[in-house]
Amino acid sequence: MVEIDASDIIAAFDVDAQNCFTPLCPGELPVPEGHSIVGALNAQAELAHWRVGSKDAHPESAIWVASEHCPQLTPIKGQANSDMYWNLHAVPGTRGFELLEGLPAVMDYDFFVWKGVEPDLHPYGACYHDLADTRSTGVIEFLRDRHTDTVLVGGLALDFCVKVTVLQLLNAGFRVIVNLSATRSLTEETERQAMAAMRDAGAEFINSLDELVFS
Ligand code: VGL
Repeated sequence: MVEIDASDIIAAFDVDAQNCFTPLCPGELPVPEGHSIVGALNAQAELAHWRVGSKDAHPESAIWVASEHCPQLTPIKGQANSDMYWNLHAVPGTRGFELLEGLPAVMDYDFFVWKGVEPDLHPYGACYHDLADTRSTGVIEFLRDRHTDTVLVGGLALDFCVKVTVLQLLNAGFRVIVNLSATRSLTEETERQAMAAMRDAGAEFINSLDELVFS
């Protein structure tokens, strides 16, 4: 059970809940069962005062796009803001870019982040545009301005963009609760590493919203 003070201000964060991270887009970055988190994301938002979200929005000309010579997950050297090659994903105008069916329209969120728009930027976390966490996307400032205490986080994928977003929110001083029913991982191994990193940094975890107790 995870206790929350009934007077706390809660935000729900939908990180990169896009088709490109589901089996609907097998050529992009399909996360097993990635499409099954919609109900859990909508349910956590019902408990929250604010709902914020993010999307990857990548150009076809991105420098980190994997190819025959540079397969996915190969490290990229000499680039400050792209650390490895990935399959092209989340190109605006394609199905992969769209939010999962059943989520609100982007403009119905209280705050929304588009990230990785420049060809040399491939950030993971939704709070900064760069890998050194110096160029804010504004979401931390939005949450602070609205007196947020606790952020409930879900989205895709747990072992990459959700993990980094959780670490950034903890670093900014928020209480962070990862809703495991509202997220899925790309691989089991990176999931184990991500869970350990988030736990060590102070994240809390729930398997379902039933584990939250308001007191
Ligand atoms: C992601 C790997 C590469 C994610 C994005 O959203 O978790 N993972 N790009």
